[in-house]
Order: sequence, then structure tokens, then C-alpha cells
Amino acid sequence: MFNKLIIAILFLTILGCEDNLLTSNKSSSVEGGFDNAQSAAVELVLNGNAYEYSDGTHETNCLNYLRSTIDSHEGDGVYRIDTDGVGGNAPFEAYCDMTTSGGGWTLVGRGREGWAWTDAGRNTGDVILDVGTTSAFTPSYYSAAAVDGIIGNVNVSALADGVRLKRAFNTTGTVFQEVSWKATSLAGWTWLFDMGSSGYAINNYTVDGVALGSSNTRDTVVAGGNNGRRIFTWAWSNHGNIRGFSYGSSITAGTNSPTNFMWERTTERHSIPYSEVYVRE
Ligand SMILES: [Ca+2]
Repeated sequence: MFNKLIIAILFLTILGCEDNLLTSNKSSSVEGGFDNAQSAAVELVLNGNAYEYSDGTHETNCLNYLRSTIDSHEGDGVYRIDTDGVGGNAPFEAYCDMTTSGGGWTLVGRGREGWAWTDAGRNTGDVILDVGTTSAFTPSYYSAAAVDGIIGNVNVSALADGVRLKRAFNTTGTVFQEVSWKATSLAGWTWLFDMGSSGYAINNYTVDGVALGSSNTRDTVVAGGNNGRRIFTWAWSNHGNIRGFSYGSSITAGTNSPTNFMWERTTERHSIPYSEVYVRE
């Protein structure tokens, strides 16, 4: 083996390629680089529009790609995940936020107005598309079962970071508000944020890091006031019963323009912003 290595180095030196030999440590060992019988080291590669491991395997969510010792992650973008491992359900593509607050966030839904709040999911193939742009305004989100898979089927109320909402806070989508909802007692994921008279209870609700106490997913008005910290998800007649993560009365930047990151039907105030929903577990 040693002789083989020497011969290989001499050969490459003649070709003037020694730099490659010295700098290709990410992809393979020296030995692996010259002997096809030896497999190259596994690394993240782009397959189509999504990253996955070069041996065709996947992590179960974005946080596990962030933590992986197999290869360093490739930053924000689309990764293929397989929430139940090899076999069973097929891998699918997920958008990963690898930078905010340490990264490792899996996007589970995004859109502006018109969220249907159904656990069946909606336009699931679109979740990864055009994230953060005016082309992402039509709500799309994974099924509740798929989100449960992404969080490893832990209870939603056990999520250390809660449910993360990223809401547009200006008309051009250059300023966002960061919200965390920590469920008081909830097992499986649900998109029925407006169910019943009070959605589901949240015992810790923060907006841009400011703790606002307990509230609920149907309407946080008690904790936040009728302002930019309010979030209501229920169908309001003045919005034409179109739902989203509505602000309170003091937020008035919305219009029905197809390119405004804040939506209103007419001049009813309480803008509905383009929003992204993330989990990290
Ligand atoms: Ca699988």
C-alpha cells in the first residue's frame, strides 16, 4: 500500500496536480482518491435542487443536518429529509434556516393570507419554493402527520423552542418579527390554531424576545394588546373571513396588492403578513 501511495504521489506531481492532493481532504482520503475500490468519504451533495448525502442517505430534519458530524451543512437552503429513516415513507424536500438563532430550523409552512388551517396540509410540494418572496404568498404547509415526523413525534408542548413564527413587519418583506409559541399541553402537531373558542393554550409567548406571558393560538390579544404583538388566526368578517397570522388594529400597512408583504382586503387594518412557520427539535 505504501509503495502504491508513493507511485500515486509521483504521478500527480508530474502532472502538476499536487495541490489537489493536499487540499481534497473534504471529499476523500489520499488512498480513496486513487483506488476506486475504496469508497470516498460521504459528504453533502446537491441532487437536483436539494442537498443530501452522497451515499443517498438523509437526516430526519434540518437540526440533524446542522449537528451532523458526517459533513458540515451548506447553509440556508433545501435539503432532502427522511423523517422515518431508510424505508417506510419516502424522503422529501425541506427548507432549512441554518442561520437564525443558531440555525437548524425546518420550515413547515409559509404564506400570506388564506391559510385554511387543515391538518391534511396544503400544496405541500410548494413549501420549499420561493421562500421569503412575493411568489410564496399562497399558503402551503405540510400535513400535521408530516410535521410530527419532522419533530420526531415528541409532544409539541415539549419543543424547547416552541412553534416559531416569522412574520413580515413591513410591506417589502425586509423586516420580520420573530414569535415563539410554547404550547401548554399538546401532543401531536395541529394547524387548527383557531379551533373552538381559544385555539390551544400557550404558556409562554414571546415577540422579538419579549416575554408576553400566557395566551392562546386563536388570539393573543390579552397578552399583546391590539397592536403589532397581537396575533389572531380566526376568520374575521372584515378580512372577508380570510385567515392568517393577523396583527392587531394598529398595523395598517396592508393592501390587496399581490406584491405587498402585508395584506388587507380593503382598509380594515389588522394586516395579515407573509409568515413562515418553523420547528427545531
Ligand atoms: Ca423513509
